[in-house]
Amino acid sequence: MIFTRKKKIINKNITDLLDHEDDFIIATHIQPDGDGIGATLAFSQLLSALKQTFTIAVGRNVIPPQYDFLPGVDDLPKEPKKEAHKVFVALDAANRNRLGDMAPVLDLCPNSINIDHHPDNTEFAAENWIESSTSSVSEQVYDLWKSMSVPLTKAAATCIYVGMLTDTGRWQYSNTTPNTLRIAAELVDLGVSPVDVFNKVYENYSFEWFKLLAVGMKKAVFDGNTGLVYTFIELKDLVETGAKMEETESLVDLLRSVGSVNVAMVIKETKPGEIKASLRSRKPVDVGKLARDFGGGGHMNAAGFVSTEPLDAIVEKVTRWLTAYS
Ligand SMILES: [Mn+2]
Repeated sequence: MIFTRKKKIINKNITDLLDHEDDFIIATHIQPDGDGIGATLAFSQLLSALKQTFTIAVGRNVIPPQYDFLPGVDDLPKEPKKEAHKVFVALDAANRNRLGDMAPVLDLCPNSINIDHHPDNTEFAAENWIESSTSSVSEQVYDLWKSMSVPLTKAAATCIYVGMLTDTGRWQYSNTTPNTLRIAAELVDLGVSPVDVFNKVYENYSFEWFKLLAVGMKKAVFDGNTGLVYTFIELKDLVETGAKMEETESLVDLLRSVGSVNVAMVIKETKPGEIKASLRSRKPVDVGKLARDFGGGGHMNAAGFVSTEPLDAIVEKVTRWLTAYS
């Protein structure tokens, strides 16, 4: 039996812009994750291969340490300039707000491209390519590379692999398709080392992170009626352990690993009076819908929202939402 990759339909205006335009600015969402960073770097490397000029609107300082090894990270600007370019490229951003400081720059650029896999994407650019059935935007950037006239490099393959690996929760979430795994195999063929990437991305935590994990675990609460497990990280926990906020991401995945859990939620105090809730679920609970009902967004199994309400009120509302859902 011969397996063929499912061909995705790429907006042709996007490939035309890549072929014929230069002077791009590449942006992703605030607090970028493995997919946002991997897609940004792989896209910039595609433009290099096509001999087009570009600038990257992602600062070196916002890259979490586990992604330091990715090819191109050290060339990222210290302080990205908010200046007009010919083509604005948004990767992995469901809406304008997710672009943070770079949102106003979008309006200064005569052309714009929006490539994303969030089902709630608002199609805010002139050219939109939204593919919610795709594992990650990095996978979409892979498809773009394959549709252009230049061969995929090992450097780009590494960035794409990391984006796919992290957005699928190490090939575990429901967005892991046969196609995703076939592409991953091809990336390994190109020289990406799964063990090397695993060591760097997942076995590279600080001891401070370990202490913070203990704090989060100790405070965890489980509700057997809804299958919700939640915990919270306060600013003082960061001070006490010395951990950084960006190191808290993996906590929510660990909480979800308890067998009887349907939904895991980590509530993080981002500044006094404001929290960010990260959500993970198992099928069939759609936490993307939950997050949207709370003013946030995301995918079926991974989502989040921001709130200024007190912790108790958030937990109560989420519990009520889950009771009505089931
Ligand atoms: Mn993504």
